[in-house]
Amino acid sequence: MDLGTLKESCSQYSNPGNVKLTYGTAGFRAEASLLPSTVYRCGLLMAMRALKTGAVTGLVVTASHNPVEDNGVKLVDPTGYMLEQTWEAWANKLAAADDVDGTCTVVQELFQVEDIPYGSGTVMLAHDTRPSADGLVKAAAAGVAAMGSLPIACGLLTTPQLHWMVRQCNAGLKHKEKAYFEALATGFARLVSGHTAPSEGLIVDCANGVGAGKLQVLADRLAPGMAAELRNTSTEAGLNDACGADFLQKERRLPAGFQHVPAGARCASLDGDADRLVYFRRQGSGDEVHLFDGDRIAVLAALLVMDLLKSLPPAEQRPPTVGIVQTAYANGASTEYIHENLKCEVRVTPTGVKHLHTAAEEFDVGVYFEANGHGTVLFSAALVQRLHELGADSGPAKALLALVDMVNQAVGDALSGVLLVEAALRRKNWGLPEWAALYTDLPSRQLKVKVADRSVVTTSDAETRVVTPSCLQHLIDSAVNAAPSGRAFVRPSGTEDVVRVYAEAATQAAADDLARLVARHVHSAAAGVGPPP
Ligand code: G16
Repeated sequence: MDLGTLKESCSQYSNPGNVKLTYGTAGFRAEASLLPSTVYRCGLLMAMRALKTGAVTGLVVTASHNPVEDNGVKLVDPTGYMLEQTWEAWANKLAAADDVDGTCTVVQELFQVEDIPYGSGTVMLAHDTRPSADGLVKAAAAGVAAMGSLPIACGLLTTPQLHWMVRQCNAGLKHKEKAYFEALATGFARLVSGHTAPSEGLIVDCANGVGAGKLQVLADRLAPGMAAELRNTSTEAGLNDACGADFLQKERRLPAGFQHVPAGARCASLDGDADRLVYFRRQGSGDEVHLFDGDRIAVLAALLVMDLLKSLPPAEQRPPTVGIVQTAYANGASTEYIHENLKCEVRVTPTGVKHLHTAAEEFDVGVYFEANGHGTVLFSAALVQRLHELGADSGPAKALLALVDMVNQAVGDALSGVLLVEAALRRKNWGLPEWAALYTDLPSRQLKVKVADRSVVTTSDAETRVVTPSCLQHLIDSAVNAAPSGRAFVRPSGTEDVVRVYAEAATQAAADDLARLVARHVHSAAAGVGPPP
């Protein structure tokens, strides 16, 4: 690293000063014009992370489910997972440095404390369809270059594609986009071979995001093996606007462009950077939907895996462990179904795939999904090795190996998620009715409350209890106790400037009332902005 070059480059990306951005649930996110200096510094950071680990790192410019005027960065570690959590503090320190000298001081401190060798690393960069992407990718590349490292522009990609590419690249495997499509498509073809395709195709809401073009490539690659009709495919307008997985999960109504979809048709929805997936079907003649959320996808994935594991020859040592990881947002009915019927272990972590992913790694097969549709299925190296040993003679082992190839092992991926759901349904010869019949969701409601400073709300116990403001948990407890089979919690969002409220109860009206009452308590205890909910 040349300090003179760094200073010169840094001076082009001064900190706006009046805003303090912090690393949230999945990186930094804000209105796009506030971001250049933060994204530049993330470029510096990921170059240093590459030097520290001696491997390629990644950075995606995206704000995922947020509105189009926002943008952000997701940071990819050499494993393909999200940035190692101990480095989030460095990301915050760099983002907060207020001038050129301050930034250089943090860089030097980081080199020293983390004992980073000098040299040149490589950082792969990608972006979604937001109009602000170009300038921010340039800022990230400038940060990488200022460290004497190499930025590789990978262009327009879904977030999970870049995670996958970084993971493959560091494992010395084929890692170009073509190889990604090849892995997913051939995995799917192997998995569904001999099983009849459903007579009705899948209709996909692509949120007007990057997933549209990528899913089209995948569908073409799979034709005629999988029929998919894509809607909300603009890359010019309407990103996440009344459409997309987040809209479906929060609003529970038909997305834009689906008004004439037949009741019961099999539909799916991606989010803006295609790392979340939910399924849905129209219910009745209005715009109401029946949602098949991340919890239900997790249950279906676990059923598929457990069926296959049961058919393997008995293990000489211990049988493979299967666990499901959820957050407090998981519908209580899904958790009960897992305990009672699947009889596998359930872990609960705070929100954020970085937390779920770590917990899922503790099992031979770790199925993790947030209710919002973000998740994947991880397979341990030991199990994969055993499957390879069994492979040639065992149909179930071959099917499991096809799953390992098809399901993104780096991070939740809506494209590989679609294939996972389609393959699981096809192998069981199920449609949405059979999948829906596994259990009935408890009525629930999610709301968000705008507050002056969301950091005044802090939580414990995997975000199920409020620590501050100190009066708030008592108020929530009273509201919950008064609601039939009530459950509720609140937490500050790590991606939007809001406090989120979740409530569950015996009836929809009771869940709605409970959510509204808790939201009002948040509004009064945490300096809500605007009128109370
Ligand atoms: C990100 C994270 C998810 C998280 C979501 C919402 O998703 O990757 O793990 O569930 O934010 O987080 P919060 O409730 O803190 O706003 P995405 O798809 O927006 O990148």
